[in-house]
Amino acid sequence: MPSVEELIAAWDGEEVLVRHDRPTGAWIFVCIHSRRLGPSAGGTRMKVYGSPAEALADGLRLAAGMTVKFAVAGLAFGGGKAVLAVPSLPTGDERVGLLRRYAEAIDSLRGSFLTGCDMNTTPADLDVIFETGPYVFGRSRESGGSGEPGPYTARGVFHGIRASLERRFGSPALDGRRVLVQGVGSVGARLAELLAAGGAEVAVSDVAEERAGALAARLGVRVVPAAVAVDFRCDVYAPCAVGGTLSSATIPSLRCHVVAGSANNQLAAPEDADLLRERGILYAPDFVINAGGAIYNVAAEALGWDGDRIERALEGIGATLREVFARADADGVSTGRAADALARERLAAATAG
Ligand code: PPY
Repeated sequence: MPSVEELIAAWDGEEVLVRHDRPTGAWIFVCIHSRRLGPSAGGTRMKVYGSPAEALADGLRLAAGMTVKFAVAGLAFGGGKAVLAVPSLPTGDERVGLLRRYAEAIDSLRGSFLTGCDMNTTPADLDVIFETGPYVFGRSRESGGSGEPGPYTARGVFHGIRASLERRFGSPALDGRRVLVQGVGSVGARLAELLAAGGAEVAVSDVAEERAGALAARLGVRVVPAAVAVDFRCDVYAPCAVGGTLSSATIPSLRCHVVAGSANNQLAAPEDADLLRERGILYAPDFVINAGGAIYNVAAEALGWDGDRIERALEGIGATLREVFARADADGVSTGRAADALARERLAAATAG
């Protein structure tokens, strides 16, 4: 793992705010990748990492992902992400204290970074941050926010899976299509539910086996052990947990026709999109298909869109994917590279204009 200073020096983003929170021992990294299209925005991830450098590396990559996510979704925000690297997940007063001190750090950025939920953070946490300053999307509905983004991310992925099936098989129908949802947290669990209701043959997998088992029992679907999820024969492999699960080590083992899920940073490296293409596997680029949550929180709170308009934007994720797939074909490149090119064009147009 490169050092903190090597990571920042190699990064193509704008700014990193670093704080060490002495009372909890947490490291706070606010990563602002780009403000070219507007103020930077992105969720706050709370997680136990092996080292501060590992946490920073995660934040830097996630922030860059937000830049392309907003650019492709056509929203006037830049990419950012914050990571709270904690020695263990705090609860009670310890958690509130950390969140308050983190809120002061956000406040010092005076609106050039806006945050929301990410792994291990909830609307209740955002309510605490909101007591210090207004730079939050997705606080609880009880306190006037738009609430958790997970269900909307899941809906966007659902539309994206249908668009991917249509591209691969000529029909978006879910009937009888076998889909493995890998990771059944707030997004994966809802996605599994939508797919099962839509007629797909769903299987679920999670490193937390009880969680997968409980969901499977509730939906009447099968469980696949986490250790063999990658090798599971299916039509759609939907990664919905941590990133980096698709790599030169795992891609040769895949036995699916489509990769389409909600996780951020699914590919360990950009070249992995080429490996998927060589294997004839259609990859729905993560930052295109998983934009539903960000679209929802931002549209509901900053843009004042109503439910219908938000729903149309979620369906629009399918249309955007169709555009990416067509472009990949026309240019003879992977879908990952086609989506990157689309984002780059939008960013360049904003700079020129
Ligand atoms: C993500 O899509 O990964 C997010 O971080 C979602 C988000 C972004 C900005 C505000 C709220 C949620």
